[in-house]
Parts: sequence; C-alpha cells; structure tokens
Amino acid sequence: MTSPLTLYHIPDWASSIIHLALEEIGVPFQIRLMDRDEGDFSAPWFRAINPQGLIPAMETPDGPMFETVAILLWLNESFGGLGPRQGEPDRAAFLSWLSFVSNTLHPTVMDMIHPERLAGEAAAAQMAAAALERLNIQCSLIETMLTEQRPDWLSSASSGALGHYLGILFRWAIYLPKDPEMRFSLRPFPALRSVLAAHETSPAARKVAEADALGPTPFTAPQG
Ligand SMILES: N[C@@H](CCC(=O)N[C@@H](CS)C(=O)NCC(=O)O)C(=O)O
Repeated sequence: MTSPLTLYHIPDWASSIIHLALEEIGVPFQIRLMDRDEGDFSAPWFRAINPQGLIPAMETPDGPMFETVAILLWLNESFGGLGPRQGEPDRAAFLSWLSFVSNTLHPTVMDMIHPERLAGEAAAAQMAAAALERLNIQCSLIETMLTEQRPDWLSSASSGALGHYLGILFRWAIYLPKDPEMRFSLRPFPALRSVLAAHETSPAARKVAEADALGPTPFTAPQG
C-alpha cells in the first residue's frame, strides 16, 4: 500500500537527515529520487512543492512540506521519537538547540563547503576558513550543553532529530573540503563525538547508510 509520506531525495544531500528520521520513527514512507540533470529542481511540479527548489521536501497528509527543521518537527509532532513534544520535559531546550542547528550551524557548514557561492572564487578560501572557525565555536556551545545538561534528546541512547541533523552536517564538514587543513574534526568535542559514534551504529542509521551509500562510519569518519 502507498504511504501518504513521500520524501524527495538524493542520497547524502540534506534529505538524508529526513531519511534517517523516518527510519528511526519506523513509519512507512516512499522515496522519490530527484534528478538534477533532468531539471527536477526547477520543474513546475517540484516548485509547487518547494518554491525554492531545494530538498528535503516531503508530501504529507497535511500537504507538501519543505525545510529540514519544519519536516523534523512535523514528524515529531505526528509520530514522536525525535525529541520532547508539547507538554514533555525539556522541550524548551530541545526546540532552542534544534533551531540553532537549523538557523546557525547549517548555514555555517554551507559556507564552509560551498564558500564560492557567497564570496566568489577569489575570496573562497578566506570564507571557508572563517566558516570553519565559526563552526568550531558553535560546536563548543553544543559540547558544553551536552556535558552540563546531559539531555535525553541528544544522547548515546537516543540521538533524535538533532543527532540526524548534526550527523549529516558534520559528515559533509569532515569529508567535503578538498584542503585537509580546512576539514572539520570532532576530536575537540568528545561528548558530541560519542553521541554520533553511538548513533551511527543504530539500526536506523545502518539502514540509511546502506541505502544512501554513506559508508561504515558515516558521521564520525566519513569517506567521500
Ligand atoms: N534550508 C534548507 C536547505 C536545503 C538545501 O540547501 N538543500 C540542497 C541540498 S543539500 C539543495 O536542494 N540544493 C539544490 C541544488 O543544489 O540544486 C533546508 O534546511 O531544507
């Protein structure tokens, strides 16, 4: 039977974050693979789903959705399993840190891996270096939060929405920069690293790693 949930997807793009969340929740869904070369991203049928022409996008019984954080929150409200919901303890912190990852850390990683898009080719190296510095500062905030607050919603037992989101962002920041000096490292962030090391061995992560060809250690030691 067809599921009402269809994820528009390319493996190892941001839609892998939603792929991880869907597997973690265990809800039925189908994937529609996008083909950039065929013009899927600018096609009118896809712009009707996401006017920006970006993935992830997802068909839901409530209508089409776009933006990673919106889809994660909708999935959590609808099915649970990704973090505290309305009325549950520690929801304020969960929402704050999830928004921080979406609004601040995600754009930083994009500046790091595609610096030429904003800065142009001439200033790309400078832009990437500044983004890496910002990423390290942002990760130190998460590391401090993890060690001081030990949240259930981002732990070795349950990585939740933030674990899926951070796992894919760090994966890109570790393996995509061509210059080894410009690669992100989890070494200075042992609490964060141990959450992601546990996450990448979970059944949901193993299933997505297999389907999306993310390799044996997709978050802590990704290979391109
Ligand atoms: N803020 C958006 C960003 C999504 C985004 O940047 N998606 C990229 C893939 S990682 C994309 O679809 N790019 C289309 C393209 O490069 O043509 C979100 O979180 O959903």
